[in-house]
Amino acid sequence: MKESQERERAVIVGLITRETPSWRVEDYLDELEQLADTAGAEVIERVVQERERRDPAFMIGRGKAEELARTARYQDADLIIFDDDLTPAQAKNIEKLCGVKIVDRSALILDIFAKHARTREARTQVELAQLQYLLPRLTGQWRHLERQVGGIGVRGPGETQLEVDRRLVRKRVAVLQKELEKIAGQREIRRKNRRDFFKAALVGYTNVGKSTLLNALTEAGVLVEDRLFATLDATVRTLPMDNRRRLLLIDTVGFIRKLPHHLVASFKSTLEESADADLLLHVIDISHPNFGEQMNVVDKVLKELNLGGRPVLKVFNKIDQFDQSGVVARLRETEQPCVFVSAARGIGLPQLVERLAEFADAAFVTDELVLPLEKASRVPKLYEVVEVLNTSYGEEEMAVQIRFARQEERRVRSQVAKILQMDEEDGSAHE
Ligand SMILES: Nc1nc2c(ncn2[C@@H]2O[C@H](COP(=O)(O)OP(=O)(O)OP(=O)(O)O)[C@@H](O)[C@H]2O)c(=O)[nH]1
Ligand SMILES: [Mg+2]
Repeated sequence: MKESQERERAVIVGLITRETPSWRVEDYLDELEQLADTAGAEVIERVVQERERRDPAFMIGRGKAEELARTARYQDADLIIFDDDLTPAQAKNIEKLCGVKIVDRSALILDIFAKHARTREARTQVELAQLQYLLPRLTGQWRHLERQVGGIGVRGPGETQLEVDRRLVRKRVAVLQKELEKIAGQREIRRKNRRDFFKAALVGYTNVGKSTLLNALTEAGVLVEDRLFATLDATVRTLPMDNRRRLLLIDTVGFIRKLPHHLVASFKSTLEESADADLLLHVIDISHPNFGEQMNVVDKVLKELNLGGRPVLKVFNKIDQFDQSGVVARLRETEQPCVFVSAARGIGLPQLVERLAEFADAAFVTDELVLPLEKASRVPKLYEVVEVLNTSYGEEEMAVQIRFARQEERRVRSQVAKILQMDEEDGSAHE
C-alpha cells in the first residue's frame, strides 16, 4: 500500500453519555485513532465532552463546538473526525463553524475501504456504498432547505443542480447494482463447484489475525498487516488434510463496531462467501482489552447477515500475548466449542485442525452401496451427485463407498436411487 507523503492532521471527537461511559469512549477513540492512521491521517488531539444527550445541531454542545473550532485552527488541523455518526445537518453546521473537513466514523471506514479495494468487485461494492452514503445527504440538504424556506422560494439553480446530482447518483447506483448482480452470478457458479467441500469461513473483528491464520494453515500468502481492514476480498483455499476429507477455508473482510449499514449491504456478495459456509470460525484477538465487546459486535453483524444460527467454532487467537490463565480456563468453560491458538507462532494449530476435522466429519454421511456387477455402468453417473471415495469388486457384486453432505441427504438418496434404477426392470439394485 502506498502512503501519501503528507499525512493529514486530524482532531478526533468523542461524546460521553449515560450509555457510553468515559473509559469506553477512550477505547472507541483508540480504535478511531487506528482507523484514522489506516486512512492516512495523524491524530494530533482528542476532544471529549460529557453530555446528557447529543445536540441536534452540533452533536457536541455549541460552546464545545466553538472551542473545537479554535483547537482546529490552533493545531492547524486538516480535518475533524467524530466517532459518532453525524446527521447531514450536524456535519454542515460544524463544518461552517470550524472551516475544515468534517468526517464521521462511517465516512472514515468507507474511505479506508475505498483505499484498500483492489479487485473489480471490491471497488464496485465500495463505490456503491459511498454513493448510498451520499444520497441521503444530498436529499437531506434539500429537505433542510425546503423546511426553512418553503416550497416556492427555493426553486432555482441550486435546486436544479441538486436534482441533477441526485438523478446522476441514482443512475450510477443502478448501474453498480447490476454489475454486482452479474459478479454475484459468477460467484454462485464457483460456489456450486465447491458443493462437495466442507466450508469453514474465517469471521471476526478486524485485525484479529484471520488472514494470518489462513496463511498458517494453508500457505495462502494473503496480505497480513497491523492495520484495520487489510483484507477486503474473499480468499478461498483448500486445507490439506488426509485425502478422505475435503475442506475449504474462506478468509474475508473483518467486522468493526458501527460498520456502516450501506457497507454491509454492498459487501453482501463478499460476505455471502461466509453465508455458504458449513462452519464459522469466529476468530477473536484474546490479547485485545475489548475482546468481549468485539465478540458481541461480530455476533450482531452475523445476525444482520442471517448467519446467527450457523455452527460456530471460536478461535481465541494471539494466545502468545495473553497470560491470564484464569480467564482462559473460564472461557474454555463458557465458550465451547473453542480453541486457543497463536496463528503467528503456530501454537494450538493441530488442535484447531482436529476440531475442524470433527466438524467436517459430522457434516458428511459416508455410505457403502453394494451393487450387482451389471450395474457397473451406472457408477460414472454417481460421480455427478456424490463423492465416490472407493470402489471394490467381488465375484458378483461391487461395493461403492460414497460420501455426501448430511444436509442434502434426502435429495442425494433419491437421486442415487434413480440412477441405480435407470431403465432397469428389477429396480432392486441399491442397498
Ligand atoms: N502476537 C500475535 N500477533 C498476531 C497473531 N496473529 C496475527 N497477529 C498480528 O495481528 C495483525 C493482524 O493480522 P491479520 O491476519 O492481518 O488480521 P485480519 O483479521 O486478517 O485483519 P483484517 O483483514 O484487517 O480484518 C498482524 O500484525 C499480525 O501479525 C498471533 O497469534 N500473535
Ligand atoms: Mg485479513
